[in-house]
Amino acid sequence: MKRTLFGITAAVTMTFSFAAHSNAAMLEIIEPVAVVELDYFKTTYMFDIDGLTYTEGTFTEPNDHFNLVDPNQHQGWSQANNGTRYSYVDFGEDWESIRIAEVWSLYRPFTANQAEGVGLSSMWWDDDTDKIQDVGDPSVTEFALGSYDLVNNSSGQLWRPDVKVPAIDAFALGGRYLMINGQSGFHGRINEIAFVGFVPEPASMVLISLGSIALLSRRRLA
Ligand SMILES: [Ca+2]
Ligand SMILES: [Ca+2]
Ligand SMILES: [Ca+2]
Repeated sequence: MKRTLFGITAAVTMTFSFAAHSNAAMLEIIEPVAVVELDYFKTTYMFDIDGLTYTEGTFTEPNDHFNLVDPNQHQGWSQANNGTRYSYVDFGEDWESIRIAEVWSLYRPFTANQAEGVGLSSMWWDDDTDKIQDVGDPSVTEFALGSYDLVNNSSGQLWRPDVKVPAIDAFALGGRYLMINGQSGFHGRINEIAFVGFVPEPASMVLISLGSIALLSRRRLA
């Protein structure tokens, strides 16, 4: 089941609806509330595939975990190799209940020599978006975006994992905002990012559910 709880309008960029799901046992796409571009670090197309879903299981082709690739390929990230540029991903006010088990990057078509390059690791978790990593704001150590070692040409788009841990090792976010700093040498060929993990029922929804049960109980007693 998928419910749209709310959407938040960000200053610079696209908005997303936050999806909460009742079945916390299944790995699923974690949809951020928003991704915001600062200083023209263009990341607008990180989360623009409508209806993207993830399926657990063993597949020989990693793309098969996902129902879709981006119909609009070659979008890339402009200015992503400029260390003075920033962007951030907002995981919403319920960020503390999210657990990430996998992070995937979707690569647009490439030739082998274009495949060379480094992933983007200059990221940190923050509780504000002032582009400064404050004391106590943890660096992201679990994954680097676009870090898969690609060696062969590809005429199609490829979903490849940047991190993949067992469900029991799924990790919490270090803050509401994932701050992304441009990085020299970053290839910028990511066409989409997918965070996969668990989104427990928000406390507010649990209270509403409990309230409904209490109401039903009273009616039955009456
Ligand atoms: Ca995209
Ligand atoms: Ca901070
Ligand atoms: Ca800060």
